[in-house]
Amino acid sequence: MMNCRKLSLSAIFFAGALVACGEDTSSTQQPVSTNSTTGHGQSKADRGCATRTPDAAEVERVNNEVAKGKPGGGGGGGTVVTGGTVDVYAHVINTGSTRSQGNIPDSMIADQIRVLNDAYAPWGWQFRLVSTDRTTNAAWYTVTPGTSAETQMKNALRQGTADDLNMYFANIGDGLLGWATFPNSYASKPKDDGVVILSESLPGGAAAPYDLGDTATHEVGHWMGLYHTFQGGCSKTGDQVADTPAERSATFGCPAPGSQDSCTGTRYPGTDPTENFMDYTDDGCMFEFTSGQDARMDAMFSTYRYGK
Ligand SMILES: [Ca+2]
Ligand SMILES: [Ca+2]
Ligand SMILES: [Ca+2]
Ligand SMILES: [Zn+2]
Repeated sequence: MMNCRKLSLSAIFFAGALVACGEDTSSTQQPVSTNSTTGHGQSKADRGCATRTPDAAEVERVNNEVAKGKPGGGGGGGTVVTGGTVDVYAHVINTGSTRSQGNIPDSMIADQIRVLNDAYAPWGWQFRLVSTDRTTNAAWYTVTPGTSAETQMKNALRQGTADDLNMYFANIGDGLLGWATFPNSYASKPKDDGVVILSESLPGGAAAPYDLGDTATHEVGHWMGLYHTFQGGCSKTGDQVADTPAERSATFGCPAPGSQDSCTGTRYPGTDPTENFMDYTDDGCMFEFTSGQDARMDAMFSTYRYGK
């Protein structure tokens, strides 16, 4: 199930184009000519992350596997890691050699890695760029989740194993900023593993207010095993992390930290974690993971990625 939302995407040349984003990716999508012809100049109305929302059965299965220590995981047999350096394979998709054709420079990718490292360093994780390849392909350039373009792109370009991060940078369609796969999906779909990121969301890109590189921070959070802070709304388990207060729904924009409380009463202490990287706020307004999230990342990485 896609966690999809309709986004109003305004672009310089096609102001106000409304692009529908739905589970059915086969028929009704309009060509995303806004993105593919401009690249620059688009501004995003709302953060759009198309990482799928796991259903209750998957959440429970994952919790059980992590608790029991699947082979290589915590609790049972294998190594438990609390941090490490992840090799990163960067894949730039463009429609030509110029920046306006999506051929973002190496400096933006280096800056992106730096933003990731700043966010994850307090929790023991670092990212090291080991290679960057560049591919000119108009269909992949406007890739959306669940499409043949995605499958072809990833089958052609993915490198490494379960504990290596593949990042695809493109002018992705549907007004989305990015999407990611979860650690527990690797075993059945290894080639699908990785994160797809809107190129202009990288530091210095044109997708303000999502232009500081925290789209990648957020999507890599999913890749490390985190759910949205608002998953499950005002439910006790929500994102499966105890120290992120429950949140009724995604928060956009830039509320002052502590200023919003959507799940109230004694069952739901704490204000909404709108400053958390796994909410939907502007890049400049999300700035932390919690120790509970770190524990989940460590456990998920140990169970499903480390040495796999
Ligand atoms: Ca850690
Ligand atoms: Ca929580
Ligand atoms: Ca609360
Ligand atoms: Zn997300």
